Amino acid sequence: VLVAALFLTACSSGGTSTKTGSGNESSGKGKRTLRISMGVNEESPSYAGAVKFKEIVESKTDDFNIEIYHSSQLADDRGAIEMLQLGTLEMVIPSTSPVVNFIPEFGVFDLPFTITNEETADKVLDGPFGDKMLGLLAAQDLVGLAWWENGFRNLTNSKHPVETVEDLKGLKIRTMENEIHLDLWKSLGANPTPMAFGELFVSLQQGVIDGQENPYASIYQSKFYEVQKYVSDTNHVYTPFLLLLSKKVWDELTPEQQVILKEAGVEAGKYNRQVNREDNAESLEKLKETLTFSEISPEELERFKQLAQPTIEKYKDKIGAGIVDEYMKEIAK
Ligand code: TF8
Repeated sequence: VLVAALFLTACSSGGTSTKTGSGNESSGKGKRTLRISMGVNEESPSYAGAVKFKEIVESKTDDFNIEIYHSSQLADDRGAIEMLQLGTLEMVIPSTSPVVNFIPEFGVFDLPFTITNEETADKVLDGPFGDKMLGLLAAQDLVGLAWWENGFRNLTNSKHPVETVEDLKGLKIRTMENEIHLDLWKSLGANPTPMAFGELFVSLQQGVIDGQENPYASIYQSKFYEVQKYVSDTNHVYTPFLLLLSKKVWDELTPEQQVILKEAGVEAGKYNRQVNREDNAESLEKLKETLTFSEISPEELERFKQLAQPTIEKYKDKIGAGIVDEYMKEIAK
């Protein structure tokens, strides 16, 4: 399946395969620089995955010079995606959530309490559904090389323990730049504000917002525990990471180069997921040393899910009823 999908993409990119030198190459033999942008820092599983990607690619070809830029140094998720569309940046590892601003179908991954365990995540992303979603990126001048992982998102805040829906009342929570997340937190009674990840630490520190939600590894590695007091295992959504490449860049590569990047992206993604899962488990234990940890009881979680249901209904048509049904079927398989 992978090889077939690859060749389809390679063919659809047009007749540029015989090109010998292009873009930022100064001569036919020059290396093309691929900069990878990410919002998280150098301790993150994304960074580890990017290093692995660089190693794999550089072990197979001398054609590329891969540079990794962490901590939103080049851009935040949304800005980086726009740069890829213009061809002014080559690669980014964003959450799917900001991609929804460009491709509504990616909103399936924002639907709360749908993917609830790693096994399901792998099944949905590594099967035909995942391939289909990656295929939608081309229309927005993006090439999806692979699914990487951020993990299940959990809530932290500086005010009080969150164990019930009522505890969320009025809490100022930062969300990703995505209207489904905004609506979810509103329907749960919180007071959400969208914000780029790069501004999050300072906003928590200054008390502009009370809380945020991210996977444990990200919470720990970004040192949010320094500016938060409580963490709850809400596990409300699994928004994957994507390894994206600018289609403008992709179209200038040879089919051989495309295959190398695609395969390296998938392989490095496996490594990234493994590191991420280890980091998430370890990070929760470390977070418990400084934060008060609350479990949401199964009964209470049902209330969260019921209150979230209208958000799912509301966005079904906007995302595309067909794709939502496909996604739900894939999860139920
Ligand atoms: C968020 C996301 C981010 C990523 C990336 C680092 O909360 O979870 O961590 O999309 O930019 O914004």
